[in-house]
Amino acid sequence: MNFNALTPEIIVALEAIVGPAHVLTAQRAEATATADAYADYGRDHTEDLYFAPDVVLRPADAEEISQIMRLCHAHRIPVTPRGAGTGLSGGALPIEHGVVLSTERLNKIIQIDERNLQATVEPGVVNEAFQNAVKEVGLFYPPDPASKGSCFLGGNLAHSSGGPKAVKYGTTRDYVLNLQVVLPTGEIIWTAANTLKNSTGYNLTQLMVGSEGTLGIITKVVFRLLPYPQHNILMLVPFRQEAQAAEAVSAVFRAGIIPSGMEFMERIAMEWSARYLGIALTVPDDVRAHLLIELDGQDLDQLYKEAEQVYAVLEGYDVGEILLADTAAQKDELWRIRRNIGNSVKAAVYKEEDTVVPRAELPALLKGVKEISTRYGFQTVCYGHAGDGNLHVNIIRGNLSDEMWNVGLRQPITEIFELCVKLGGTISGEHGIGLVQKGYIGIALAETNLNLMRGIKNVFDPNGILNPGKIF
Ligand code: 2HG
Ligand code: ZN
Repeated sequence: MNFNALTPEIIVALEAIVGPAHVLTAQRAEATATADAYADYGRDHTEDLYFAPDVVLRPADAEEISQIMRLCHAHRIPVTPRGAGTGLSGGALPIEHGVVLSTERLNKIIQIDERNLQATVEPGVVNEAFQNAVKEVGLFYPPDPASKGSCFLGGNLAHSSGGPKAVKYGTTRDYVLNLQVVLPTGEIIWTAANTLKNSTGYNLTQLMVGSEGTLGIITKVVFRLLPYPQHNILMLVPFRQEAQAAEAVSAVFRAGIIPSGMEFMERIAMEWSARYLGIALTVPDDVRAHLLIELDGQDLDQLYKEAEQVYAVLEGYDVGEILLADTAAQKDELWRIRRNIGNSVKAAVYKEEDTVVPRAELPALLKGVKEISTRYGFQTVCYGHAGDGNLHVNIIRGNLSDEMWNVGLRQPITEIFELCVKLGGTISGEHGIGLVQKGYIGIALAETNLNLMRGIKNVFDPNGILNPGKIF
């Protein structure tokens, strides 16, 4: 796809739309924001990938975004939408340079509708800020990515982000009723209605969610909400055999328990995170992995009954002393350790695979990952949402050669993804494909599927300007 360069005339026209204060160029970054802030719009967290945008725009609303898209569509200028930039697959990297369109100024919670248990929000609102706002009126928005304290709802929609609560409550896509979207050609549409049910034409809402900013820019979302669960119990279960931790996951569900969190952490993952946080953590020498199991609901007595059922299931396994965290401080610390594994791994140079399989196949996946990593000689740090079969496999750079790191890992990563598909899974559960996993999508999707996706992309974005070069 050939794109046109931004001319001074186009920059002037863009300035007329958003105002000079919200146009950042490399030359002017110092004037309106530090050079680093400008540069950060082109940097990725997963690896040290950096693509310089020609200009960063910070529009105020859908109307300004519509005018920007009309202009860029007409002049074939590439546009990369960006939320908070916390993504893990390079989905917001401006690989064709051009415009980075930041949604940071679309940051209002427009309405919390307590009668209908719905909320209308802009994409630049931080996930946790929204969770806290609805909690104040006794309502619950469950999707809770590890980055919830910094990620934007718009990015969560782009990837249908998950997080620990997805095992009981589902992912972002399960809470979207309606979307206001600016199409690549500049039209503004609503995809559906503010109803729980909708059988009116194709589901454009679900098509937009997970499209990683390639089909349109989401400028408003109507979420459904739930009543806030008043109580929760948290158990940390130490396993002397890693495989048994993975096997116990589906046994808990078979016993009829649906936990609100079922997280797997191999030993090294917990140790790295505790060290990153400066928490003194002693894991008994014979412990190889942990399950962090959360139960939530409105009736605390019922939760303790369910906890007893979990204990009964675990009797069949080689587990150490189970920690039942019953103070808020203990629960917070355990979740801090779990939620910072990703950050602790980032301290090393790593490649991250967001593998996902049917939950009962997790033992086979874990075994396969360890066999492949041993055979190719690299270290992994494995952890993740065991309850939904979503294992984060982090390959650590360590002292791998440049050749192995840059080229040689392609084969073992391919084998890991092929194993996922063989086990009935796929190559991304929640982080998306973006740029980093693009080369592997053919492992999970047939050419026919990819051609259908290309056809849809062409209908929405005939000039191919929106987030070019991502997914496929
Ligand atoms: C998690 O479950 C995130 O912790 C990954 O999905 C976080 O790699 C990260 O930064
Ligand atoms: Zn995750």
